[in-house]
Amino acid sequence: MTTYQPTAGRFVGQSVPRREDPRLLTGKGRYIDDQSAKGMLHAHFLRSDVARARITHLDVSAARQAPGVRHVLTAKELNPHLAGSMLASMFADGGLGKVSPLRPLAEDDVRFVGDPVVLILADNRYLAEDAAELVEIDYEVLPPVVDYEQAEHSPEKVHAEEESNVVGQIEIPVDEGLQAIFDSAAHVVTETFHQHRYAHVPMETRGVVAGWDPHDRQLDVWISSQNPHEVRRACGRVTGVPEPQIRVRIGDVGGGFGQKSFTGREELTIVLAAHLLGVTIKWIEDRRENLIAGTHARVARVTAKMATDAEGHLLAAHVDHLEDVGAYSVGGGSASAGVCMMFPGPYRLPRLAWKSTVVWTNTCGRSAYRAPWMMETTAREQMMDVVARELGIDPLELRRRNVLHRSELPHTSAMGTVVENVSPEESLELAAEAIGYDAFRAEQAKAREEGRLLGIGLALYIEPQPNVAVYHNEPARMRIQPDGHVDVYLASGSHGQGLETTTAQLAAEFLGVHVDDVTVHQGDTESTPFGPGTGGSRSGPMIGAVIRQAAFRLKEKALAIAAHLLEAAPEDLTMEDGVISVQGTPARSVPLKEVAATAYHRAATLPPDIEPGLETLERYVAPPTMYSNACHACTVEIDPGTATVRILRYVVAEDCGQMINPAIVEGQVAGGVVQGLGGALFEHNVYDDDGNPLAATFLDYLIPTAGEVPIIEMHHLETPASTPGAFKGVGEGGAIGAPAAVFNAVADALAPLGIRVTDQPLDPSRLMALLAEASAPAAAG
Ligand code: MCN
Repeated sequence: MTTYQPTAGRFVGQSVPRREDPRLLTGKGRYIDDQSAKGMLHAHFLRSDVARARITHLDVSAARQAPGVRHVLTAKELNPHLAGSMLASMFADGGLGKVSPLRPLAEDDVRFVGDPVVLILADNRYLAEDAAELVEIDYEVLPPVVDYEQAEHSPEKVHAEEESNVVGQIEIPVDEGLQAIFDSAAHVVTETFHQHRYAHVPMETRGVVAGWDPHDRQLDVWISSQNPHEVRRACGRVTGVPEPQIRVRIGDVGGGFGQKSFTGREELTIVLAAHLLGVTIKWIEDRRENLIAGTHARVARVTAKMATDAEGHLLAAHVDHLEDVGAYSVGGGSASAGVCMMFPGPYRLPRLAWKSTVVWTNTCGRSAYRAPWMMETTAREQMMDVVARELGIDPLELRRRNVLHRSELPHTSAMGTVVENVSPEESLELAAEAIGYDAFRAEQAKAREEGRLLGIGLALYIEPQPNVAVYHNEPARMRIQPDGHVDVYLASGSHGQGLETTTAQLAAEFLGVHVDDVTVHQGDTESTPFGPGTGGSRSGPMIGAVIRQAAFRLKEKALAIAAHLLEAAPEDLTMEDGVISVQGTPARSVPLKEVAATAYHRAATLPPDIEPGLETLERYVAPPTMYSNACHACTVEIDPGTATVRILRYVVAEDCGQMINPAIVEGQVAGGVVQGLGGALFEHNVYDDDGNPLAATFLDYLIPTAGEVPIIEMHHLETPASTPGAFKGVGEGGAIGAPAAVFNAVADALAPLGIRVTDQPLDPSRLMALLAEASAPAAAG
């Protein structure tokens, strides 16, 4: 059931079928591995198989003689040619302060299992991998820093050149006033939650084809990325080649989930090697590499302390956050500020203090992952349930007492952020009603009498967009061609979320042409305007706004030309399906193509105040952060014999403002929820104590399949944003709410047994151990 009623738009608000799907579903998509060039070499990285060590001996001479091998590069040959920072522009240019010291290939030491040591270039990948066997490499193995909770005070250092394993620490300390609140509060509840390590798992792994032509001095890069212009900047820095001599293209991208929002170390190493050698190189990451070295996500611990009055109204909180960014954080920084700033979420929380510590470990580095700061929701929403249990108040009721009401908006949070145009209370009530909260409680009580373990969980959140400074502007070029068709050029790189379709809908709606008459171009730095890519659920609001701006600009001009041709006033004209006519007199009309032909081919006949052509380049600059919001509700049953979790029902009540394409919105929510559930229940990038990754294949790294995924019931609210078009983002939301919702449902199911759940994943081994622990005293007795 869906409560959404399409809004008036002819194309916006309609579930227009995704135009990219016929191509993708019939295997006609063009991914990185589909790209090739004459004489192209194939790359293989020989990676460290120890977590921390000094390289004592490295001999690649035999590998260089191997059949089909063209080049073997070590740090000695390649790294001196690095012209500038490998970090993402927003960090390389300043930004977050201290960052991970990133280098192309490992120099004297290796810092995690998977650290690239040697780059082998051969006629094909098989020959390159065969040659890797001939590389002689000896290590003096050192004790690795694997446990991030011990990293801060460990005598062992991940980066020998750094003072410690602490990347950074920021704090808003508890002041006297806050301490007084904690001292006098009716209840103070403290709990610690661990968020485990998991991975992005894009269907298409990372990959690049990079070529440098020394004669026309052109660097040509095809890459699987969310952000072509960011890639071009990074390639320029790394090689020293001026950006106008660099062309970056992306084709179809088989998912990114944040892993492809920044340019990866391996991709830049390939670009550097191609430039150095004057060759074209292809590198396609294999699944094992992606799981052990393709960047990880999420690893964090939060200890939350919450003070409430006697009725459970929140008074204050303190958050102690610790985050592991592995050996090299590709995104440059961490999510620490986001986690703490966002902690108040959709609630009235008058005071907040926090401390966040970010550490390096000898594990795969971190990168952004679908809502990188989501630990704020995970910790807060899990904490709301802990507080509710402690106070003997139902979790729904506790949320009702604290959730922001529409009448309180705009609301300035304890962190000074202004929250408005959101519907947390409505989404909470909608989700509670849709899942039949009260009826489930009754059913649960009965089931408990029969010894069955049923639970219900809620998770409520708000999601900021745009969430970093560079994301605050968005360009688009729009051209009405002389034949009346419309070309739109985007800076972004769609990586699965359907921008080809939604952008065409937006242009058609705001211009007054048919959606089939709009062609969307993206992913080529040579033809598209400079700008940030997709990330932070920004394209809905940002592309929505800039396309509207561009369409209105061109429409105004087209109407002015048509007014001249029809001898009418522009304000009396309308445009629909590419025909401009006088309102009320449809016979007096002129097709857009006639207007366009006049604008280009008969420019001399235009009135003097109208410039020739029908083309515009617009740049939209966003106001301060806006928010979308949602509530997830989940019911589960746990089998006490196998300790498996069965999701009975899953409900999402979301609000992303005006939906451009409801079917795409629902696809986005569903995808995010599946990732969130997978993370909470199955996925885990486990390391052993020596820093060996134990989940290097899909046999060990379990992602959910159709069999484990419940039907996701969706409900929509549409609170307009104050921005042009009123669109808010939705791409990450599912992944934000799902882990806490299912966690709370599992904790609720186990609560009558006295079981306290604090950590994920909620896999059978963890739950079996908790069940065994709970029954141990009874068994003993
Ligand atoms: N949309 C809409 N109506 C709205 C808001 C958005 O119809 N009110 C549409 C947009 O036009 C777009 C899609 O929904 O087609 C997602 O838009 P948005 O929420 O703005 O997010 P972005 O386009 O900026 O995409 C990034 C976001 C993030 S951060 C990750 S990570 C992510 C994601 O979305 N990775 C994805 N969705 C993904 N979907 C797929 N298939 N694969 C990924 O790797």
